[in-house]
Order: sequence, then C-alpha cells, then structure tokens
Amino acid sequence: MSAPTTNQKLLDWVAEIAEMTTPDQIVWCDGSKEEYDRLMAEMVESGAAIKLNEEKRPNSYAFNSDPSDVARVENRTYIASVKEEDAGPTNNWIDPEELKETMRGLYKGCMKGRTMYIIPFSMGPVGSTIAKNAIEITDSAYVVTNMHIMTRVTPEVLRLIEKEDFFIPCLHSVGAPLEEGQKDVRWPCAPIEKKYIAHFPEENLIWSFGSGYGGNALLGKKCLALRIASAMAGREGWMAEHMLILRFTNPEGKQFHIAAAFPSACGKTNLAMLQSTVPGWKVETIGDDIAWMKPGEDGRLYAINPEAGFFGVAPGTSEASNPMALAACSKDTIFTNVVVTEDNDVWWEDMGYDCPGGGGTDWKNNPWKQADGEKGAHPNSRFTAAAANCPVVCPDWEDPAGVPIDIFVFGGKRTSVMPLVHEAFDFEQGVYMGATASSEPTAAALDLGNVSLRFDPFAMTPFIGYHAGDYMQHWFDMGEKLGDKAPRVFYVNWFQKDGKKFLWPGFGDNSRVLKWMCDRVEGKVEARETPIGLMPIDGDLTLDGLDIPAEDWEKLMKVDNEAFLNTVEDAKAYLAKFGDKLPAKMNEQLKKLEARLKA
Ligand code: OXD
Ligand code: MN
Repeated sequence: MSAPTTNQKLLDWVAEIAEMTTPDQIVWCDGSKEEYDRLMAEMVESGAAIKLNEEKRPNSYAFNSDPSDVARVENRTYIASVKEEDAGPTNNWIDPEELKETMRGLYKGCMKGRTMYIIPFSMGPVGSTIAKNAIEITDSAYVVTNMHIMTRVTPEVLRLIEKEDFFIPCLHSVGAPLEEGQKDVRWPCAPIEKKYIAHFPEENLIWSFGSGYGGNALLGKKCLALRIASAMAGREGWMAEHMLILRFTNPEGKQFHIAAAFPSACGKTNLAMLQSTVPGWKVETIGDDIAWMKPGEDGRLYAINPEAGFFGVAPGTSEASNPMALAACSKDTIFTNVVVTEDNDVWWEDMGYDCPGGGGTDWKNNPWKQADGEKGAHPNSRFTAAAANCPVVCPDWEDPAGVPIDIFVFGGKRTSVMPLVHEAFDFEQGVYMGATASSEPTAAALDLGNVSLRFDPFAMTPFIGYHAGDYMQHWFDMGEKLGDKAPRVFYVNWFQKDGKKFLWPGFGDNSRVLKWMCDRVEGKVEARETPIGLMPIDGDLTLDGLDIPAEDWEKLMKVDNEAFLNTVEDAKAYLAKFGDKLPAKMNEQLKKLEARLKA
C-alpha cells in the first residue's frame, strides 16, 4: 500500500518503526465503515471476536482478553522525563535512554507475522484549536476497531499533519510475534514483566508494549489525553483533566456546564448521564472521562471532550444506575470480558436482571452458570460505545469551540465526616479541595495498612505526566489567569452511611445538589459559612418528594470540626511527600483551614 501522506516526519517515523518491528504488511487506516467491518470479519473468522445477535445487539462484538491482561498496569507505567525530579513522587521513572534501549530490544521483530496498522486520529473535534492530531501504530486489529469508536480516525488528520508538520507519535505492540506457520492465540500479549507503558513527555512520545487492554493499548485515552496532554498543558497554559463534562439546563433554558473529577468507583459515568429528578432541569452529556480546557477570548475556560466514545465499566451498569449508558451500548458496541449468553447477547453482574438462560460463556471463554456463584464478567469488563449513540449526548457536543465551564466538582467516597456538598470560598481553596480529594480504602485495598484515607489529587494520581507538585501549582496559576471568570468549585460526597444504609439516595437525585450549585452561580441563593466552606441554607437544596428523616439530613450536612481536623492531619501526611514542590499556596490553605476548624 502506498503511503497516503507526503509528511516527511511521519513517513520517516513509519519507516523507522517498520524497520525495527518487521511486520508482514503495513496498512494505513482510514477510519471507514468498510475498514471496521473488514477487520471485525477477520477477527470473527480467526476466533478473536464473537459476533453478537444482530436482532438484539446490532453491529456489536464481544472479545475475551487473556486472563493476565485485564486492566491498566500502573506498576509497569513510566514517565521517562529527562530528569527524575520532573516525574515526581506519583510516577515510576526510568532514564529515557535506558528505557528506550530496553524497549527497542523488545520491539525488535515484535510485529513478525502480523500487520502493522497506522491510525491517523484526532483527540477532539477535527480541526478544533483545542484538539491534537496523532498517529497510533499498532499490530492489533482490536485496537484499530476500538480507536474507531473512541477517537476520530480519518485521513483529514493526515491533511492537518501535513499543514502543521506536527503529530503525537504513539507506538503500540501486543508484543507477541508469530513464527512462520504459528497459529495466533485469541488475545496475544506479553507477560507482565515485559509490559511497558512508557511516556517521554519532553518528546510528546508514547511507547507501549505487551498489553492489548484498554488504557494500555488505546493510546489516545490515558496515555495521550491525560499523561502527555497534562504535561503539554502545564507547559502551554491549558488543562487536561480526568473529568466528565455535562450540561445542566434549567426550566428557563439557561445552560450551566459542569466538569467533575472523581476517583474510580464513584459513579463518574453515571453522573455524566444522570436523569435529573428536579422537575424541568435536564442533564446532557458532553464527556464521561476526560476534559481538555483552554481559556477563550472572553476569558472563560472552554472545555472539549477529546474522546468520541465511552470505554465504560460494564458491571453495575443497569436500567436503575445508568439507563443512558445501556442505551448507548444497545448497538455498534465492542464488549470486552463480559458474559456472552446462550442467544449471543451480553450480560454482566448487577445488570439489573439474572443472566437469561441462566448462563453462557464467561469472560475466560469457559461455559458458565450463574447459579454456581462465580462472577461471569470480569469486574473491569468494558463496553466501547459511541458517544453519538448516547440518547442524552448534547446536540453540540462536538462544537470545536467547546463549552464554557461554570462549575468544577470534586469528590470522593467517605462514609462519614465529609458532608454532602460544600462550596469553596474562592478558587484557591477549590484547588486545595481538588488536591486533597480522598476516598476511604475499599475492601480491595486493605493492604494499605493503617492508612485511613487514600488521596487522589484531582482523581489524576495515575495520570499526571509530570511532577504532581508542579501540577498543583499549575492549577493555582490557571486560577490566577482566569481571575473572576474562573469556575466556582464544589466538593461532594454521595456516600455517607448510617450502618449499612446510605443517607443520600444518589443517582438521579444528585441533580438536586447540582441544581443548588447552579443556583449559587446565578446568585439565586445565599449560603452559610462553615469552617470548611459554604453550605446550603436549609430549604435551598430541594428535597421535595424525598423521604429523608430530619436526623439523616442533619448528618448529611454536619461539619464535625474534630473529625475534619483528622482529615487535615491525613492530608498533611500525604502532602509531605511533595517536599519543596508543594506549592506555598497549599500550605497557606492548610493553615487557614486548620485555623477555621480550631476557632
Ligand atoms: C478509566 C479509568 O478507565 O479511570 O477511565 O481507569
Ligand atoms: Mn477514567
């Protein structure tokens, strides 16, 4: 196939990679439906993919990964900045030259027996001033088809690369060359000790080896849109954040745009597609995972969703928790590691009903019966669904100009201490709130010993492509730049409990809390001052139709100074690891908060 571009930088890079990896053939991808259908047909033919029941789940496919390759591998993920201190305490670091030498050894001949696909893609609406053009080279057809859904794959990107002479190079291999005549396995990958997810921030370069799964392999997502982009954004004065973006419209038609960051397992995708229970107020989705934001000409902060699809966790997605996500994956979807039912549809745990027929084929590709009690879907099983198929996607979600952000929301999972909602006194306190966002350890993280809280600054811990202290400083700098046009900042906790019972109903009723935030932004309601921030005056946060006993509401809104001081102690202990790089403004915020709590 002759190369469909004249850009010499790109041609040279492709030639260099082809020489190193020695694929049997090279295919330049065009993102067309024909290409998608052809690759899927090949994967069905080879046994890698299962075509799902066309009547129940049109144009959809299921894959089972290798049991060793089921999630992002944070301990094999590296920020290989030139200087170690630039990677900071939240990242693994290896000297870039040393890492490249190791990885060149692994890449040598690694595409033997395979096809090398060259994917031109845009993160963000093609041509948007906030978007970035990139090329992923991969030897996985599964990756190509997922990239079709998750990003914009189109030859138009090649035209932009020719014009700008710039692209972000992303190299990926499953790391499983095939000998002459060797039959491929269903899900090729390399053993854990050979997996590397490497980022070279000074070169805007990504090298991934050995895994075919999710964020390890779909390099537009966490590697580019968060790790590399956060480093670029830090240098260039914009923001790349692990945030959903939604539009909340009031009965008068006024729109509010909210960007929200939560650590995993806090219902981020559910919030992005929430069904409002406040009469006349409507939520529409712009993104469920990543926001890229730049100050616009009017001085406000404009956000785009750099992705084009949702790579959502399947288990727990049900008509009750997220009907809009279910609708988005009712067709044109790739499922990975779910149960395939006897009639070739999909099922997962907590889907809201028992597995039809009582069983099927589990994520390990074995016959499976629900009654036996083992999980059928992997807890990190996923759907890859087009955002355009989500019934509540904003009609203008692809507007290249983005949407002006009014509100930032941070949160975590605390069964006590942290009230339902509080607002920062100002942006700087908001940065403190984001930087100290924390959750109680779950049962899966009991190995953390006596650590009482897990801090996850801005829900970005595994995704900050540079020193987390510098990243916090960048947040303060953005606040200064935006001045009084900066978004208002709120902190929420949907998860307070009394014994086993949640005090707040959550899900659609979270819209009541969002409405209070919008009313604050509009100046419709006052707030009461507490040591930790501004909180609703009773009656302003609508509880009509909810059956919340007065004592529960009191607990939801309580600020226990003593208990909060313990959280501050935990925060101090956590922040100590940033040493000199901890912004002075963080220490200032800590001191002020402590003083207010002790007053
Ligand atoms: C994701 C994650 O997959 O945050 O979105 O891990
Ligand atoms: Mn995420």
